[in-house]
Amino acid sequence: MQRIAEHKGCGTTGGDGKASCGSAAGQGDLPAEIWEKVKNHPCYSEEAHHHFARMHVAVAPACNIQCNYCNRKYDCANESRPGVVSEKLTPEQAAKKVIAVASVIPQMTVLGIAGPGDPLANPAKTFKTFELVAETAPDIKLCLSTNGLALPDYVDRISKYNIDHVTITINMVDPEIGAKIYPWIFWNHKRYTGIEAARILSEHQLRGLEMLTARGILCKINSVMIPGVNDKHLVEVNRAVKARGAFLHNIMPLISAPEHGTVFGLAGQRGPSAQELKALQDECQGEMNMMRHCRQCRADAVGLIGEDRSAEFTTDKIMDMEVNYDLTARRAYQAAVELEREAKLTAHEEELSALAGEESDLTMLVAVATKGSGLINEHFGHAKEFQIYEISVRGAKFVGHRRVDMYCQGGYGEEDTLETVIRAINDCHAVFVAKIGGCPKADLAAAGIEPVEEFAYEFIEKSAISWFRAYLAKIASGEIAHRPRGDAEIRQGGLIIAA
Ligand code: CLF
Ligand code: SF4
Repeated sequence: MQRIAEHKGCGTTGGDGKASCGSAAGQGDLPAEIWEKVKNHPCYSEEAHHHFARMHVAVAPACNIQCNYCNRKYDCANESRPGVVSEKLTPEQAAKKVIAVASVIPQMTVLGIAGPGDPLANPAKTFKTFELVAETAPDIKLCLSTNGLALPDYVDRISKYNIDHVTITINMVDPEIGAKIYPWIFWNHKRYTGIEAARILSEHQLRGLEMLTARGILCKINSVMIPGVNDKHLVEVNRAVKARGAFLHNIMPLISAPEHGTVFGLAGQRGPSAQELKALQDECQGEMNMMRHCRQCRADAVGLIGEDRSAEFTTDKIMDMEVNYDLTARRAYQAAVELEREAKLTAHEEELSALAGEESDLTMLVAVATKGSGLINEHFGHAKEFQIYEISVRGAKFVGHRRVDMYCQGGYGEEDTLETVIRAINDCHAVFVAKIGGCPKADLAAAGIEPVEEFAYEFIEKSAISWFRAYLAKIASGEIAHRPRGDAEIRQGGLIIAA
């Protein structure tokens, strides 16, 4: 194992009951043409992220602005978590990598270009890559993430290449706040600083957003929540982007520590706690879809959101790989997912109907160990993250995730690690797992978090509601008293990856 520096990122997750793409929005919630665009996109649909994968290719090294949460030694913090320096690719290498990944991972449905700098500060490489992929793998959706400075100049090309999904990172609409986040921008052969730089950036971002939505391109807005700098202001940003037709808002926590070497990290600027982040996301949740499942992934990430298989697809390995781009197999996988989705939805609705007539104001969080497919299918000790669901008499909905170090290292548990896991899910009343050992079970229970194994390998939402019904029954019978939980920590430390 290797410990590497880790810092900030781009996305978040969201979700509430309604047409929330960040939540479990289904076909019934969205117009058919929008559903077609989002149903297999793991970032634009929370529900899809349990089944479908994305990949990024790192073809865009240069950037045209400086963010105080970015260290250029790593990747773009707006759409990537800079755990390690990405392997830079030429457009031709990138296109080959896309086909190689699609051959091995049939659930990979989206190619994103997200850095390591800004894709539109590297337009030739970015658009050449999209062009090559569109020729060889026409069923893969194309996705772009940008800081927005150069966006108005490239809207026509984005539209021409059928790039249906564009993310713009917008952290402010007030240049005075912007000046605290961006020390400079480089535009029109000139460097601008301070409030003027932030004003130009904000104008371009909002104009670019209007131009894209006017063309029917789905736009997601990423915002980094920086406590004391733009946290309260992000409500205004939410209103501004909603008014301009943004489809989804992804408010992500600033991840900042001195070892990241960023301006914010060195200045001791903290990131938000789990409760602070959720409160802001909830405040912005209205007609606007909120994304809460973002994992702030790297500019060369490959796999389901939350997993990273990029090490399997280095340039050396790709060149030796036998590529078999099998469209039939890919379609068969997607058809199987549709069936699984239906089964999951039916199970959720059936369980929910058993709650009908139940009256309770209780809203609680539970953590889930999952490897994907919407199932409780991971052992506690092997979980590298826990998904967080909010449950109430209205049902179970995904509201976030918490990354942790694996508790079980080489067959035995690490006590220090268990403490960090407990801090990461401290706001939860229960943790649902496929299996758990005796020691962590006792420690979790002592911390007030109930370990739940009885729903192993079952659907998450259905199981959470079933557990909630039993919980309400125990309160009604006087067997237990409900106690609120405290806050939880969003991890700021080093990312551990397999060497
Ligand atoms: Fe990549 Fe971004 Fe497209 Fe997704 S990521 S370019 S929209 S395909 Fe997704 Fe990753 Fe979060 Fe980005 S989880 S960092 S939101
Ligand atoms: Fe870094 Fe540029 Fe991305 Fe900002 S937009 S996080 S400066 S690469």
